[in-house]
Amino acid sequence: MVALAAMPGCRAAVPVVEPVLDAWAAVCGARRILLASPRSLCAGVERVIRTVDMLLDQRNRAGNGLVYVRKQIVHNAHVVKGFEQRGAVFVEELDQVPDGAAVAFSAHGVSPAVRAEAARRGLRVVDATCPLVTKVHSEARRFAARGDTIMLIGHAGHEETEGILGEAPDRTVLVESAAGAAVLEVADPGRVSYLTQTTLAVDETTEVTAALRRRFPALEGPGSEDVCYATTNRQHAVARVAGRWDVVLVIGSTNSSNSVRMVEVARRAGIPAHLVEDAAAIRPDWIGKAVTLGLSAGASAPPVLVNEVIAALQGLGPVTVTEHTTAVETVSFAPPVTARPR
Ligand code: 0JX
Ligand code: SF4
Repeated sequence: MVALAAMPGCRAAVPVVEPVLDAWAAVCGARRILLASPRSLCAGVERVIRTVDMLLDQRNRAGNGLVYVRKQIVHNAHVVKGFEQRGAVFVEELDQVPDGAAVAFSAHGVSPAVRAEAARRGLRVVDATCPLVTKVHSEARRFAARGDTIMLIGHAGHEETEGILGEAPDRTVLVESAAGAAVLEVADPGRVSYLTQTTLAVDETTEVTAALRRRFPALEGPGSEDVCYATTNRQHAVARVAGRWDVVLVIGSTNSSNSVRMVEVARRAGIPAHLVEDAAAIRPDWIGKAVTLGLSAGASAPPVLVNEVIAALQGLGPVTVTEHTTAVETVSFAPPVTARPR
């Protein structure tokens, strides 16, 4: 979008882009942007970004060695690409990491089997798992140790659920919906507990938990809710202002669970909502004649992407930007000690 707007004369020179330019011309006009706050990076993502920064700095000072990262460090294409350009090597599994090398684990956590493999291979592990994900792992071990069947509410195939499932694979069942909860069978309905992925929709998770409680009255839960403060705050911020927007854009990658959930929250509130990787992904038909445009960003989407979207929208006409703050976040996590220079 920015590129086209910044190409004077391109209409005459390149007729093929005429329909595109016409589509953008049709949505030019004055707008209000209402920024939902909190938005963008959470404490866990800030920590993981600092961690990989530290490792790359050390590598540069030493002038040798590679920094490996298992899986996407966070589910954001721009963050991953930025680190790749600085020399980080992203791998899917540890068998792609040479013996003895340094490897960072992503914010989403890993199963004990992955830790064991790293130890066996003599890898220098820098575990950037968010402490709030680590909390869920600890709960899984505690519930499993006392003989419970653990019902893990989460999405199949997501790295966080894979890691938590790995704590007690024989004792854990994945529950993805209230419908799934209603028909679940377990060996001993008197010894059951639940845990949740940290980046689920707050309202849906409440529904699934209620369905589990109806089916298993003895159900026990974690000491405090597992859906984390950042996920909760970003969804609440979107929900609270959704009624004042004509359309909502949430910046985030398609594999970012918390970002996708923010879009769903807005849609459930009856507002057209779209997930956008960045400014270039915005489509004119999404904006249309919308006068008040909501803007937010998932916990793994850097704030610079928000600024770029605002700048792109300013290319369509005069824009006023207002913040709507529903919570103030003060959480921060120190980088893992293993990330410090040795
Ligand atoms: O897909 P998720 O929302 O779990 O991860 P993402 O987008 O990387 O967000 C930050 C990391 C969250 C871990 O809980
Ligand atoms: Fe941690 Fe929550 Fe951020 Fe995930 S979304 S990294 S659990 S703070």
